[in-house]
Amino acid sequence: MIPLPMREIAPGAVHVPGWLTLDEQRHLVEACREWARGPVPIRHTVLPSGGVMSVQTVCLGWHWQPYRYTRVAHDVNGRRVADLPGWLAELGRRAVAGAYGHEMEYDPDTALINFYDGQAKMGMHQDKDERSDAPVVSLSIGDTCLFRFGNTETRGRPYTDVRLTSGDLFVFGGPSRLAYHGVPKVYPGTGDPATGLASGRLNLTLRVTGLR
Ligand code: MD3
Ligand code: FE
Repeated sequence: MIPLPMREIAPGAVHVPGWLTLDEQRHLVEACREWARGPVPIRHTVLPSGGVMSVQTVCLGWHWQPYRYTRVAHDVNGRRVADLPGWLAELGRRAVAGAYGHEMEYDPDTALINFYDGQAKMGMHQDKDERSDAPVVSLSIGDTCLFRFGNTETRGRPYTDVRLTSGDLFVFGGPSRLAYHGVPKVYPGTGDPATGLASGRLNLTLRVTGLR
Protein backbone atom coordinates (compact mmCIF):
# COMPACT_ATOMS: atom_id res chain seq x y z
CA MET A 1 0.00 0.00 0.00
CA ILE A 2 1.18 3.53 -0.76
CA PRO A 3 1.40 5.61 2.42
CA LEU A 4 -0.40 8.95 2.64
CA PRO A 5 1.78 12.06 2.72
CA MET A 6 2.91 13.62 6.00
CA ARG A 7 0.29 16.04 7.34
CA GLU A 8 0.15 18.72 10.05
CA ILE A 9 -3.29 18.17 11.62
CA ALA A 10 -2.94 21.22 13.87
CA PRO A 11 0.02 23.41 14.87
CA GLY A 12 2.65 21.04 16.30
CA ALA A 13 0.59 17.88 15.59
CA VAL A 14 2.23 16.02 12.71
CA HIS A 15 1.04 12.68 11.30
CA VAL A 16 3.64 10.66 9.37
CA PRO A 17 1.92 7.61 7.83
CA GLY A 18 4.02 4.49 7.35
CA TRP A 19 7.06 5.84 9.20
CA LEU A 20 8.16 2.54 10.77
CA THR A 21 9.50 -0.19 8.51
CA LEU A 22 8.04 -3.69 8.86
CA ASP A 23 11.31 -4.78 10.48
CA GLU A 24 11.11 -1.99 13.06
CA GLN A 25 7.49 -2.92 13.79
CA ARG A 26 8.46 -6.57 14.25
CA HIS A 27 11.28 -5.59 16.59
CA LEU A 28 8.98 -3.34 18.64
CA VAL A 29 6.29 -6.06 18.89
CA GLU A 30 8.90 -8.52 20.14
CA ALA A 31 10.23 -5.99 22.68
CA CYS A 32 6.70 -5.15 23.88
CA ARG A 33 5.97 -8.85 24.41
CA GLU A 34 8.99 -9.06 26.69
CA TRP A 35 8.14 -5.84 28.62
CA ALA A 36 4.56 -7.10 29.06
CA ARG A 37 5.94 -10.03 31.11
CA GLY A 38 7.56 -7.86 33.74
CA PRO A 39 9.11 -6.81 36.05
CA VAL A 40 5.75 -4.99 36.14
CA PRO A 41 3.37 -7.04 33.99
CA ILE A 42 0.91 -5.46 31.57
CA ARG A 43 -2.46 -4.81 33.18
CA HIS A 44 -5.73 -2.90 32.97
CA THR A 45 -5.21 0.36 34.89
CA VAL A 46 -7.77 0.97 37.65
CA LEU A 47 -8.92 4.58 37.90
CA PRO A 48 -9.54 6.37 41.22
CA SER A 49 -13.26 6.37 40.26
CA GLY A 50 -13.17 2.55 40.40
CA GLY A 51 -13.42 2.34 36.62
CA VAL A 52 -11.11 -0.01 34.76
CA MET A 53 -9.46 1.05 31.52
CA SER A 54 -10.23 -1.23 28.58
CA VAL A 55 -6.69 -0.86 27.20
CA GLN A 56 -3.85 -2.78 28.84
CA THR A 57 -0.73 -0.80 29.69
CA VAL A 58 2.92 -1.39 30.53
CA CYS A 59 5.36 1.43 31.30
CA LEU A 60 9.13 1.90 30.98
CA GLY A 61 11.31 4.42 32.79
CA TRP A 62 8.48 5.76 34.92
CA HIS A 63 5.27 3.98 35.89
CA TRP A 64 2.10 5.92 35.16
CA GLN A 65 -0.83 5.44 37.46
CA PRO A 66 -3.70 7.88 37.42
CA TYR A 67 -2.64 10.61 37.75
CA ARG A 68 1.07 10.57 38.58
CA TYR A 69 4.41 8.98 37.70
CA THR A 70 6.40 6.84 40.13
CA ARG A 71 9.45 4.61 39.73
CA VAL A 72 7.70 1.78 41.55
CA ALA A 73 4.36 0.26 40.48
CA HIS A 74 2.56 0.45 43.84
CA ASP A 75 -0.76 -0.34 42.16
CA VAL A 76 0.51 -3.52 40.45
CA ASN A 77 3.22 -5.51 42.25
CA GLY A 78 5.44 -3.00 44.04
CA ARG A 79 8.34 -3.52 41.64
CA ARG A 80 10.39 -0.90 39.86
CA VAL A 81 9.57 -0.57 36.15
CA ALA A 82 12.15 -1.56 33.53
CA ASP A 83 14.49 1.14 32.22
CA LEU A 84 13.73 2.90 28.97
CA PRO A 85 16.35 1.48 26.59
CA GLY A 86 18.67 3.92 24.85
CA TRP A 87 17.65 2.61 21.42
CA LEU A 88 14.01 3.55 22.10
CA ALA A 89 14.94 7.10 23.20
CA GLU A 90 17.03 7.34 20.01
CA LEU A 91 14.04 6.18 17.94
CA GLY A 92 12.06 8.99 19.63
CA ARG A 93 14.70 11.55 18.59
CA ARG A 94 14.58 10.30 14.99
CA ALA A 95 10.77 10.49 15.12
CA VAL A 96 10.71 14.12 16.25
CA ALA A 97 13.34 15.08 13.67
CA GLY A 98 11.39 13.23 10.94
CA ALA A 99 8.10 14.92 11.78
CA TYR A 100 9.41 18.45 12.36
CA GLY A 101 12.08 18.33 9.65
CA HIS A 102 14.96 19.34 11.91
CA GLU A 103 17.04 17.83 14.69
CA MET A 104 16.21 18.97 18.20
CA GLU A 105 17.09 18.05 21.74
CA TYR A 106 14.67 15.32 22.80
CA ASP A 107 15.38 12.98 25.65
CA PRO A 108 12.27 10.96 26.56
CA ASP A 109 12.44 9.26 29.96
CA THR A 110 9.22 7.23 29.85
CA ALA A 111 7.29 5.03 27.43
CA LEU A 112 3.63 4.12 27.92
CA ILE A 113 2.66 1.11 25.87
CA ASN A 114 -1.05 0.50 25.33
CA PHE A 115 -2.53 -2.69 23.92
CA TYR A 116 -6.03 -2.55 22.43
CA ASP A 117 -8.02 -5.71 21.80
CA GLY A 118 -10.96 -5.44 19.37
CA GLN A 119 -13.23 -3.84 21.98
CA ALA A 120 -10.80 -1.50 23.73
CA LYS A 121 -11.00 2.26 23.39
CA MET A 122 -9.80 5.38 25.12
CA GLY A 123 -12.03 8.30 26.07
CA MET A 124 -11.17 11.91 25.36
CA HIS A 125 -8.51 13.16 27.80
CA GLN A 126 -5.53 15.47 28.16
CA ASP A 127 -2.05 14.24 29.10
CA LYS A 128 -0.94 16.69 31.75
CA ASP A 129 0.84 14.60 34.36
CA GLU A 130 4.20 15.48 32.75
CA ARG A 131 6.08 18.57 33.97
CA SER A 132 7.55 19.32 30.58
CA ASP A 133 6.20 20.81 27.38
CA ALA A 134 8.38 18.51 25.24
CA PRO A 135 6.49 16.69 22.47
CA VAL A 136 4.84 13.29 22.83
CA VAL A 137 5.82 10.72 20.18
CA SER A 138 3.18 8.10 19.29
CA LEU A 139 3.88 4.92 17.29
CA SER A 140 1.07 2.62 16.15
CA ILE A 141 1.36 -1.07 15.26
CA GLY A 142 -1.29 -3.63 14.30
CA ASP A 143 -4.98 -2.97 13.72
CA THR A 144 -6.05 0.41 12.35
CA CYS A 145 -7.85 2.71 14.79
CA LEU A 146 -9.92 5.84 14.69
CA PHE A 147 -7.95 8.54 16.52
CA ARG A 148 -9.77 11.71 17.58
CA PHE A 149 -7.69 14.85 17.96
CA GLY A 150 -9.60 17.61 19.71
CA ASN A 151 -8.91 21.03 21.13
CA THR A 152 -7.35 22.34 24.34
CA GLU A 153 -10.63 23.71 25.79
CA THR A 154 -13.25 20.96 25.77
CA ARG A 155 -13.67 17.18 25.37
CA GLY A 156 -16.03 17.83 22.48
CA ARG A 157 -16.01 19.56 19.11
CA PRO A 158 -14.19 20.80 17.22
CA TYR A 159 -12.13 17.69 16.61
CA THR A 160 -10.40 15.99 13.69
CA ASP A 161 -10.76 12.24 13.13
CA VAL A 162 -7.70 10.46 11.72
CA ARG A 163 -7.19 6.77 10.94
CA LEU A 164 -3.94 5.51 12.43
CA THR A 165 -2.54 2.45 10.72
CA SER A 166 0.36 0.15 11.44
CA GLY A 167 3.69 1.95 11.23
CA ASP A 168 2.26 5.44 11.63
CA LEU A 169 4.07 8.10 13.63
CA PHE A 170 2.35 11.04 15.28
CA VAL A 171 4.18 13.80 17.11
CA PHE A 172 2.29 16.16 19.41
CA GLY A 173 4.18 19.25 20.45
CA GLY A 174 3.80 22.99 20.82
CA PRO A 175 0.20 24.12 21.11
CA SER A 176 -1.07 20.56 20.48
CA ARG A 177 0.63 19.10 23.53
CA LEU A 178 -2.37 19.78 25.78
CA ALA A 179 -5.13 18.99 23.30
CA TYR A 180 -7.85 16.50 24.24
CA HIS A 181 -7.57 13.25 22.30
CA GLY A 182 -8.91 9.71 22.33
CA VAL A 183 -9.37 6.45 20.46
CA PRO A 184 -13.10 5.80 19.89
CA LYS A 185 -12.62 2.60 17.91
CA VAL A 186 -10.24 -0.02 16.59
CA TYR A 187 -10.97 -1.99 13.43
CA PRO A 188 -10.32 -5.68 14.15
CA GLY A 189 -8.60 -7.72 11.49
CA THR A 190 -7.01 -4.75 9.70
CA GLY A 191 -3.42 -5.32 10.86
CA ASP A 192 -0.72 -7.21 8.99
CA PRO A 193 0.18 -10.40 10.92
CA ALA A 194 3.71 -10.01 9.50
CA THR A 195 4.34 -7.45 12.29
CA GLY A 196 4.13 -10.37 14.72
CA LEU A 197 0.86 -9.08 16.17
CA ALA A 198 -1.90 -11.51 15.14
CA SER A 199 -4.67 -9.22 16.42
CA GLY A 200 -5.18 -5.97 18.28
CA ARG A 201 -3.31 -2.68 18.30
CA LEU A 202 -0.19 -1.51 20.06
CA ASN A 203 0.51 2.15 20.73
CA LEU A 204 3.81 3.31 22.17
CA THR A 205 4.09 6.87 23.43
CA LEU A 206 7.43 8.41 24.37
CA ARG A 207 7.38 11.34 26.75
CA VAL A 208 9.54 13.61 28.86
CA THR A 209 8.18 13.55 32.43
CA GLY A 210 10.33 16.41 33.71
CA LEU A 211 10.71 14.36 36.92
CA ARG A 212 13.93 13.09 38.52
C1 MD3 B 1 -2.01 14.29 21.88
N1 MD3 B 1 -2.82 7.04 23.76
O1 MD3 B 1 -1.44 7.00 26.09
S1 MD3 B 1 -1.75 8.06 20.97
C2 MD3 B 1 -2.15 7.98 25.86
O2 MD3 B 1 -3.44 5.42 20.80
C3 MD3 B 1 -2.96 8.03 24.63
O3 MD3 B 1 -3.07 4.67 22.78
C4 MD3 B 1 -3.60 6.92 22.58
O4 MD3 B 1 -3.68 8.95 24.44
C5 MD3 B 1 -3.33 5.58 21.99
O5 MD3 B 1 -2.22 8.96 26.61
C6 MD3 B 1 -3.37 8.01 21.61
C7 MD3 B 1 -1.76 9.70 20.45
C8 MD3 B 1 -1.48 10.72 21.50
C9 MD3 B 1 -0.73 10.45 22.61
C10 MD3 B 1 -0.41 11.46 23.49
C11 MD3 B 1 -0.84 12.76 23.27
C12 MD3 B 1 -1.93 11.98 21.27
C13 MD3 B 1 -1.61 13.01 22.15
C14 MD3 B 1 -0.51 13.81 24.12
C15 MD3 B 1 -0.92 15.09 23.84
C16 MD3 B 1 -1.68 15.33 22.73
FE1 FE C 1 -3.20 10.52 25.85
